[in-house]
Amino acid sequence: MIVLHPELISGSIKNLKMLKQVQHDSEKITMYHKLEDFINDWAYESEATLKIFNNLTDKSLTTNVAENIRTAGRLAWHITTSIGEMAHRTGLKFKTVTENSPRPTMVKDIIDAYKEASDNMISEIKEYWNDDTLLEEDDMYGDKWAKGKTLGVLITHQIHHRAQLTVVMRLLGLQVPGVYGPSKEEWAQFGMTVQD
Ligand code: NI
Repeated sequence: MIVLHPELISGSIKNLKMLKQVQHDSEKITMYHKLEDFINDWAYESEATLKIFNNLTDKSLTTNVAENIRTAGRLAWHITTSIGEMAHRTGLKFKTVTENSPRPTMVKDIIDAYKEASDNMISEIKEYWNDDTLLEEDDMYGDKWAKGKTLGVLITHQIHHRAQLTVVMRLLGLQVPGVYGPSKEEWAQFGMTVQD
């Protein structure tokens, strides 16, 4: 879904009609009205992301599975850098890597950068934002988004690319942990028939 790709909106889309469609579609993204709801969702989602990153190997980061499919390293790094890329547009200033930071060759470095981005973002939000802040609007990719909506996009964007990453990991023969339910290996560990 193109709507989950702010980087496309800002970078590649030159066609005005397409841009309008993307902006229209982005109206459908969940908006947070309670800061605590986002903080709780982010805690679950960031833990799930780290569980998946932990199953990557250094070699898997640069292995191409197909010509038109991003590598695991590129996907994991995009998930990591997007936190600051999006959140900084709302005025947050926490320390994190950017899209221009060199892509790490070791999983450990991606995990450290992800943790830093995630922890620093949550600390700053807890310190400076409240439920009312979520209604304030910022210029986002040529549109105006309430901060509560930007937080919703942060979550859906991460889920979107994380799902892509798990497919690449499967193609590379890596194990994938379950996020919203057991993965194939986990069904087997529970002694249950693997689901179709
Ligand atoms: Ni993206």
